Amino acid sequence: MNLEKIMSDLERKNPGEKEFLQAVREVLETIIDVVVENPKYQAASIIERITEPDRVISFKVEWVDDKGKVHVNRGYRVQFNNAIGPYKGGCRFHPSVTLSGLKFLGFEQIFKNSLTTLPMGGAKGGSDFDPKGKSQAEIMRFCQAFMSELYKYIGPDTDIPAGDIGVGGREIGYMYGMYKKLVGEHTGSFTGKGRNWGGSLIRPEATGFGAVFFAEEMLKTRGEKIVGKTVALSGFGNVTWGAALKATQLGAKVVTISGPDGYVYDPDGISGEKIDYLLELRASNQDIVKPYTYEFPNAQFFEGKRPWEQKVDIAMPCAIQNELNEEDAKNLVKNGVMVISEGANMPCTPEAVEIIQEAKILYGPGKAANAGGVSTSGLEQTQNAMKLNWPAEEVEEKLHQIMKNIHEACKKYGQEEDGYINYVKGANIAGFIKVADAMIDQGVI
Ligand code: NDP
Ligand code: 2IT
Repeated sequence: MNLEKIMSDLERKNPGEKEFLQAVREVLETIIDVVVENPKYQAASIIERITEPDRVISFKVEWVDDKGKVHVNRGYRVQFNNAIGPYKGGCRFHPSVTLSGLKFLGFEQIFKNSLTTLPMGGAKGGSDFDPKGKSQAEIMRFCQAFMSELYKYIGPDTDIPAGDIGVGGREIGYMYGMYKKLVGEHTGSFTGKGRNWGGSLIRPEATGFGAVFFAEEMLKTRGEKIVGKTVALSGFGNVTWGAALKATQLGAKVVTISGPDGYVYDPDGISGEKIDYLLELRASNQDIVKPYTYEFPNAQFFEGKRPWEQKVDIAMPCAIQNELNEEDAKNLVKNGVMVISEGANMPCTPEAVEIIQEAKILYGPGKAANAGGVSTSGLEQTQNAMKLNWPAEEVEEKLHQIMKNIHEACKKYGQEEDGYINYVKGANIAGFIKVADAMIDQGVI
């Protein structure tokens, strides 16, 4: 079994799909020994099968803006693997969306969903539509147009979309409304729904909460606690918000947030009313980060920079892929960072990961650390199926336990001879075995 040969075959099959190939290489590097040691995986060609999506749906989305101009975007759904449950994964609306990006996210989702212990397969969808600067009515029309095609391919036992970058409660509402109208059913075929129409309490906060719980578990392996630690967060979206809330609740101090144009450093900590203020700015569709410094003058805005140059105990990239590079990793290590817990999917470049792991820093990759979001989506599906709602405390307790279980699984498969826990290896192997075994059980189909 030769990794370079597998990768060159994949490069030929998926030309130019840089992000997808990056994600596949990272997984294959860490699971190859398991495949070599278990001939059943090679005999069933699991590597070849698991790296090929079951189905890629690509469609045209036509919509009309407020001035009457007609626009065309491209919509996608990548249904990657449903060996352990119906396809499940978010939708991303962002101008950077490409098929390669969604294949990378769908591929990662297979292993992440497997780690959650819940029965969910891997998928991802989205569009190159840019929600920035669009009116409420334009967002609604786009979501409806997107759903007028996607509805044919999803359903509560088939494929259950959710949010991601550019897709929050509002967009899910518009998509779900259209879905419901087209299929004539009020079924749980989306997660991240509004609380009074089938959504789960804690789902909006869940990804950030989970990533903080995961950081806490990692710290415990070194006899450390989260209370009193300083935290750098990037972005200020769905995930960052939840992470800021939970880190603050647990007694840590969040000192940064960021946007594509720079970051804010607040030495007094970003908590309480400051988080509420940011939410208000975000809801008003404004440039969210910089105005923070007008409202809270002790804070400083660093234009064109990333938060990773600050000295902190915990770094949590929560914005977008490849947002923390080699130089950033060197800075964090030099400044004595203890933990890196990824709220985003693949935010650290491979070069950054190498530096972080060489320095034996506790490093939780996205597919483990940010699995709290999709886990709570799974809990939302369960509540929908049972036709009841659990209180927030119950959902949070279940989420917390799932994050602890994921941490244990990573430890089981990732602990190295010197005691260092390689969470990348642990997450990939634990996630892989379950899906690969299910594929073998179900035969060649
Ligand atoms: P949002 O759209 O809510 O937030 C993204 C945030 O990142 C925004 O504040 C955005 O700023 C900012 N941002 C975008 N590009 C950059 C950049 N280059 N540098 C710094 N900041 C940037 O998305 P989510 O919070 O939902 O998703 C964030 C990440 O978490 C993604 O990787 C996603 O895949 C992952 N994730 C999300 C889950 C969820 O439940 N939502 C679950 C698991 C993972 P602006 O708005 O100004 O562009
Ligand atoms: O990357 C992710 O795990 C998500 N965007 C959440 C997926 C989901 O189905 O809740």
